[in-house]
Amino acid sequence: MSLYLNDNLSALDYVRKEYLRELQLERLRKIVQHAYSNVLHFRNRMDERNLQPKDVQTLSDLGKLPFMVKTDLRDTYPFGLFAVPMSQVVRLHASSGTTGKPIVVGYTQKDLEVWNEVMKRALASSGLTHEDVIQVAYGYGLFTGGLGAHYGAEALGATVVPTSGGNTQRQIMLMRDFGTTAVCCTPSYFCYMIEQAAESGIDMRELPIRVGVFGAEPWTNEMRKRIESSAGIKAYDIYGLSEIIGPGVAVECSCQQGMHVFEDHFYPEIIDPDTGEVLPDGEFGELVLTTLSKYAMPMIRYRTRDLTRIISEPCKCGRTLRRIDRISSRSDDMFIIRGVNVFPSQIETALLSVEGTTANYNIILSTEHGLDCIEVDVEVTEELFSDKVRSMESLRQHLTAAVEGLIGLRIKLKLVAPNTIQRSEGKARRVIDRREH
Ligand code: DLL
Repeated sequence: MSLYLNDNLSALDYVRKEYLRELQLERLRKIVQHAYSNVLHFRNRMDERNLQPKDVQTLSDLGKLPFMVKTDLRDTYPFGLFAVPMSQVVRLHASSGTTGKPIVVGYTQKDLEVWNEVMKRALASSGLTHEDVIQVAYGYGLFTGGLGAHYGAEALGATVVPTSGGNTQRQIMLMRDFGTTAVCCTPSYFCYMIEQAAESGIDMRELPIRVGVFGAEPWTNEMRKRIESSAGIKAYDIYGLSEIIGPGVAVECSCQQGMHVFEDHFYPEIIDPDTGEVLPDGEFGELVLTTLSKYAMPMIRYRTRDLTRIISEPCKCGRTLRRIDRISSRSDDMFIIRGVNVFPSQIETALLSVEGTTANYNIILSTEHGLDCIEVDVEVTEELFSDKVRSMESLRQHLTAAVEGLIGLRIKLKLVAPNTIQRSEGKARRVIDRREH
C-alpha cells in the first residue's frame, strides 16, 4: 500500500491507479497469449528464451519478454505479424519509411473502435467538443494521420472537414468560409498555412480557429510559441505511430506539460537504448510500447526509437494517466559530429529563440578535408531581408552564437532569402546528410 500512497496522491487516485494496473495486467496476459498462439515470429522469439505466456504474472514480468523492432515488420512483410485471419482485418495502413518496402499494419473492427476512442479522448484533451469544426489536414490514405483524426473527430460529434494535406490556399479559404475552429496537421504544415494566409492578406488571429492538434514529427516548445502567437491558437502535441495504432497513443492536456499516455491501451516503458535495461520513471531513454488491446497486430515491447521520459507526478489537470515528455528526437535522427551528439531539435530551439527568422531551416551535413561539418541555412523574414546588410550580419552572428552555445560545436550559418527553403505539407525533412561515409 505504501508503495503508491504519498503526499501527492489522494486515496481516490490510489484506487484508480490500482484499478488501472489490474486492468493492464489482465489485458497484457490476454494479448501475450493471443500473440503467442497466433504469430509464429513472436512464438519463436519466446521459445528461444524458454518463455511462455504463463510467465507473465505481474506487470514487471513484461521486462522478460523479447523486444520487437522495425525490422521484424520488414522481415515479415506484408502480413507476417497479423494474429487474426484476413477475413477479420477490416483496414490496412502502411508507413513508407525511407528505404525499401513499407511496413504494413492491420486492424480488426474492434481495433478501430479502440483507435476511435483514444483519438476522441485526444481531441477532448485538446479542449475540443462536439461544437467544434475540425479541419483534418493530415494526409488521408495509407498514412494513419488523416483517417485517425477523422474518425476520432466524428466520434466526438464534431463537424469534420476532411481536407487532407496540400492545396494550401484552398485550405485557408475553407478555414475562413466554414468557420474552422481546430486544425489537425503537422506543425511544419501549419507554419506553411500561416505564411500562405498572410500572403493572401488573412491574419489567422482573426479567424475562428482556436486549437491546433499537431504531431507526426518532432517540434519544439519554441516552435509552439511561434505558432500560438502568430495564429492566436493553443497548439497541442499529439503522439503516435503506425506500428502501435497511429495518432492517439499520447496527447497533451490544457497544462501542456507532457503528453498523457492512454495507458489502458498502450503500456509504456523507457529503456536504455544501448543495453535494453528498463529505466525508472523520470529517466530519459527510448520509449518501448506494448499494445494491450489491439488484436489484428499485437505489438509486444515495440522499440519506437523515440527518445523521451515518463513523467509519473500527478498532473494539474486531474488525469491520473502518466505522461511522456515531448519527444526530443528519434535516436535515428541524432548525428555525431566530431564525437559530439547533436539532435536537430537542439538546433531548432536555438534558432527559434532569436527573432527575425521564419520557422524554415535546413541542416546540411558534409565532409570537408576529412572532417564532418554542419551548415545551417535559415530563412529570414521579408522585413529583415530588405533591411540593411549590417542588421543581417548581426542577426547571423546572433544565431550562430545561439546554436553554437547549445550544441558546443562550431557551425557555418547562412541566412537565405524568404521562400527559398522547401515547405512541407506533411512531415518536414530538415536534415540533408552529404557526408562521405
Ligand atoms: O506519424 C502517426 C501520427 C499521425 C502521429 C498524426 C501524430 C499525428 P508514423 O508515420 O508511423 O505515424 O510515424 C511515427 O513519427 O515514431 C515519431 O518518431 C514521430 N512522431 C509522431 N508524433 C510525434 C510527436 C505517425 N508528437 C513517428 N512528436 C514516431 C515527435 C512524433 N515525433
